[in-house]
Amino acid sequence: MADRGGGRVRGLSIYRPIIYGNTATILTQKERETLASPDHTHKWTVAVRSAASIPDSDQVGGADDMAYFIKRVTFKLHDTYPNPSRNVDKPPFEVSETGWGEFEIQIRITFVQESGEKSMTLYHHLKLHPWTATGEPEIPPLDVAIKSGPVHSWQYDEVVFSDPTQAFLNTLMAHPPTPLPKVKRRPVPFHQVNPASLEASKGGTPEFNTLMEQEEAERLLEAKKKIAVQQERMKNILLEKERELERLQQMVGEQGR
Ligand code: SLL
Repeated sequence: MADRGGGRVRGLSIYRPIIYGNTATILTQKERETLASPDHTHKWTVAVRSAASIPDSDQVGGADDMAYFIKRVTFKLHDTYPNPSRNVDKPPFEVSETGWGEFEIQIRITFVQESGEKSMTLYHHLKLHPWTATGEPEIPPLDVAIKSGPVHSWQYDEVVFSDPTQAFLNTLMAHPPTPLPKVKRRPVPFHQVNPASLEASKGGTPEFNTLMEQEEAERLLEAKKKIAVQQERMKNILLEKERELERLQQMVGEQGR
């Protein structure tokens, strides 16, 4: 019988680069007065997007429409929001709100039916206040915050599909992702990578490029190495404990005799 796409292609992995995170802007006094909740200080957008950006756009990521593999994104907001669980069933996969506080957002990505994939859950800490050189949280005065422009907090990730169904693989291959730019075209406010670049990045819209992809790969490799060292250490501790146990058992045995 012909394969109608239900079978899985074993041993093959295919991925799609995504970003998730948020952009936040402080509200002016005037904007605050027009809001239903006068205690809100920021407007923000949390989103899941393709990693590549549209050239000359001031949006982070989002060059590709990901509806061919993503069916739904559920953003679980803080309980202080009405209907905190927000389902978004078509692009753009994002939620915009106003508020006063930072909190953890759970992001669940459900893939299209034909993929046969389980959903994937990500966590993002909604960031409202500007990055500081020390990493310590600091809430700047209103005028300073307005001048420093929107705050960006985005994470690059790769959705990996292992042993995809033939049908899904066909769909994926029909939609190759826009390659990331090789070089920096925009300032990248990535404080974690280089705090010294903080000053230069003010007001810039970040863009993901292959350098960051490389850095992510290097971070993963480093983490793997650390785990290997830790495993080795744990193994040695375990061996030592087993020897000790044996010694003690022997002692107990000798005393019992
Ligand atoms: C904090 N743990 O205390 C956090 C909670 C919650 C923020 C922040 C909701 C606004 C509304 C809003 O901004 N919640 O719907 O009124 O900082």
